[in-house]
Formats: sequence, structure tokens, C-alpha cells
Amino acid sequence: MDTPEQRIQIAVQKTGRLTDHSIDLLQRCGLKLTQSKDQLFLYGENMPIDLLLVRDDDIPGLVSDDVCDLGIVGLNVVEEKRQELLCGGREPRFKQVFELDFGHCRLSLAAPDGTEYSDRTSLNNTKIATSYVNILREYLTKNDIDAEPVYFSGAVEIAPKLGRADYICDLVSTGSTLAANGLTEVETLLESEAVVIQTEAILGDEKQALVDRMLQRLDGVLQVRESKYIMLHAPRDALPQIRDLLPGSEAPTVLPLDGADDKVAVHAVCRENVFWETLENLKAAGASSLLVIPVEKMLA
Ligand code: PRT
Ligand code: ZN
Repeated sequence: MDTPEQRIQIAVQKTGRLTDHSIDLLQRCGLKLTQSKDQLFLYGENMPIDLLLVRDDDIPGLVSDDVCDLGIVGLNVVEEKRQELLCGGREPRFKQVFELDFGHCRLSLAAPDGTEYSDRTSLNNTKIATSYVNILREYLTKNDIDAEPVYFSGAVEIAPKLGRADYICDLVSTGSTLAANGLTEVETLLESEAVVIQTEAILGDEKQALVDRMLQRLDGVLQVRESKYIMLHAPRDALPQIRDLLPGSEAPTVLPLDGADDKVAVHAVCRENVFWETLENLKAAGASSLLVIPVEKMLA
């Protein structure tokens, strides 16, 4: 049995928008998980890696304090914690290592419909309701705006109706919550998505090796997301043009074709999506027998 020091902990949102995607991502890295009785952990059965299931707001703090080695959380939450620590005179001890392309949203300022808003100067001498007080403060300072943040822990969109604020600063994804509450977006403070953060604390050799191994697997999983393996036959003299048409590929493998000296087989990993148009262009350049296959695993 591993001692706790030899196991690594990854902080993941317990229940919410990021939970399923986060667990799915780690399972695609080869982790097999069982839930603890108290439902606070998912234990790694085949690797000494456990997931700590917590509220998303706690994740950057847990990683910064080295309670967890890695965490998966929205950039909005990471930036809010970073600003909170900096305001308190403390250095955040986490770094962002991957963007995950899920949990997309933006942190925006919105005004009640009909508000006369020309530019940021319209925000002077107003109250702005938000759960993101630290990001908002930093934005106001940076843009030299004299406005007062008013903290709301949730349901920020009702603050103007309650007469508690003139504007709100909240997360937006489809925009339907704003529309339903008679609000219009006026500025974007931050574009956000889920990210992986890593502690900057110094780890023992064994633990560091395990973290590095997990990061390498994550990198592999993220790289194959858009990657495709493409195979085709091509006239030898069309090779330069065909190489140029292969999207995001490194040096392709060129193989002889039995009984056809003027033709070759070309195999390449394309790190971008391969669209129908690309295949049509390759065909027009002389390629035939085109085959596009999804890539399951990749190790650089
Ligand atoms: O309990 P816990 O604290 O862990 O969860 P939570 O309620 O704080 O977070 P959760 O699960 O709602 O969101 C987790 C993360 O998902 C956020 O930190 C963001 O990084 C990301 N995310 C992506 C969103 C949204 N999209 C989103 N639309 N988080 C919240 N919203 C909310 C927003 O606050 C607003 O109320 O959805 C509403 C707006 O949505 P639209 O589609 O109407 O614009
Ligand atoms: Zn939260």
C-alpha cells in the first residue's frame, strides 16, 4: 500500500459544470477510479493518484497551499484567487499548465436594458454587483474607473432590480440569463475556460516524477483531441504540393508502393481537424485512396 506522501492529489469540482468533463479527461489518461464511502475522494485503483472532490472556489487555494498537486478549474476562479492573494500581499503558488477547451464562458459587465452606456467612463460613480470582487477591482484600477464593487455570492443578475447596483459583473455563456433579466453586456473582462493548474511547491523526486507522468499523459490526450492519422496514395511528382496541403502535420512518412514506381503511399499525423475541403484539395492534387483515422493515444 502506498503511503499518502507517495500518492498525488488532483482537486476536481465535486458537483457542477466541470465535474463530468474533468473526470472523463482523467479517465482518458488511463486512471481507473473508485469512490470513497464519504464521497470526498475518487481513489486511483491502478495508479497512486486520487481525486479530491471539492467546491470549485476552493481548488486554487488547495493547489497553492500544496494540499493538492494539480487542480482542474475555471480560469475565472483561478484569476479571482490570484488577485485575492496578490491583494493580501501573498504570492500565488500555482501555475497554469493546460487549457482544456471546455467550460467556456466570459466574465462580463452588463447594464439594465436602456442604460445610456457610451464607454468605460460611464461606469464612474456607479455600483457594480459581482461575486468576482478581486478581478473587478483590478479591472477598475487598471482602467482608472471610480466605481464601487458590491459583493453578491449568487443571483447577481437580480441586483439592479433590487436597487443594490447599477451594473453587474458576472459569467455569461449563452447570454440567455442576461436577456431574461433585462440586461445587456457592455464589456468583457475575461475569456475563460477550464484549465489545469499545478502547485509550485517543491515536491519529492518520486512525487514529482508522478506529476510529470500525469502531465505527459494529459498532454497526449489533449493533443489527440483534434489529431487525425491520414493515409493516401500520391503520384511521386505531386509530393511537394501534397505535403503543403496536409494540415498541421510534421514530416510525413513516404513509402514505396509495390508495382507502381511513379506512386507512393503517404502517412501523416495531422494536428488539426481534417475537413472535407482538405480531402477534396488533396484529391485535386492527384491523391487517391484517402483514409482519415482518429488518433486514440499519442506520446511525444
Ligand atoms: O458548487 P461549486 O462552487 O463548485 O459550483 P459553482 O456553482 O460555483 O460553479 P458551476 O458548476 O456553476 O460552474 C463551474 C465553472 O463553469 C465556472 O467557474 C466557469 O468556469 C464555468 N462556466 C461556464 C460557467 C458558465 N459557463 C455559466 N454559464 N459558470 C457559471 N455560469 C452561470 C453564470 O454565472 C450565470 O448565472 O450561468 C449563468 C449564465 O449562463 P448563460 O448561458 O445564460 O449565459
Ligand atoms: Zn463555485
